[in-house]
Amino acid sequence: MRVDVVSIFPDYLSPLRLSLIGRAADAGVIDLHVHDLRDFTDDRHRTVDDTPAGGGPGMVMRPEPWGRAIDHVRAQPVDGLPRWIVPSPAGRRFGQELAAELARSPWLAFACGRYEGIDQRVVDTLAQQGGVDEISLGDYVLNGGEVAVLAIVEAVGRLLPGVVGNRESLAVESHADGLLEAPAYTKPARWGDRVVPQVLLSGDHAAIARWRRDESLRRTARVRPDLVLALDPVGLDARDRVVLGAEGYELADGRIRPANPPVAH
Ligand code: JEB
Repeated sequence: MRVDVVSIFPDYLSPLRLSLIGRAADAGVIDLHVHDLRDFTDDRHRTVDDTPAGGGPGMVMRPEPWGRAIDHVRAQPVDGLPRWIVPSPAGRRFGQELAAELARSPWLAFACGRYEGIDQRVVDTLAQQGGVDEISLGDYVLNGGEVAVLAIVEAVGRLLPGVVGNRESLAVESHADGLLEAPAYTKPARWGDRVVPQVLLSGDHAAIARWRRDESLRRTARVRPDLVLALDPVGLDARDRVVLGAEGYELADGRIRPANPPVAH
């Protein structure tokens, strides 16, 4: 997979060259190219921002350097067009599903805004030239798109063949089945007065799988009720229903819902 990133802080993307993703880059799985937006300015001060049209606080990124940077990325010797991604607090939420979809793309290109964001005409131009995804990491405010790119490329990169050493570990993780994962333990079996749950030392693989499933369901019910409500009841066995029942959920006409919903007074 080829990845291009345009930013006024190219050094901010250097963590992508380390660790998991760095190994992917070393192995040739990810071909990473970071571009400095200021290289596409045409004034002595390398200006990338200006005051917002209509007034208001802060600054907005001017479209001209972005137009030249986008043309430069498109002119790279790669077949087809990149899939453009613009991190934005106004984008649709990033998640494992989109990560898996992006992992199937041969070429991703990211436009990192700063200040109050990029002039909307840049995004509209990308939309017209083969498409763009405006993506938000979550409902909190960052100072720019770079941290979002680090997160998105890490989430996508580990789904590529040859990035995570243990392919099996991918399938059992959080969100693969819509549940949070069970807690993990390692040696020693006793640490002070805290012990590893006995079942994990039993060697009974069916019992271990069931315990982990129970813990996943309980954890998800307590921490992420939104994920429980989104579960397909067809995927729940009788034991799952007992566990969710104990956490205050019930199955009624093919839907999972909170049992005894609190009444307004
Ligand atoms: C992404 C960005 C800014 C209003 C206020 C501040 C470019 N989940 C997320 N939160 N914030 C961002 C994001 C993502 N993805 C994000 C790009 C930019 C914030 N800002 C600052 C923009 N508009 C500028």
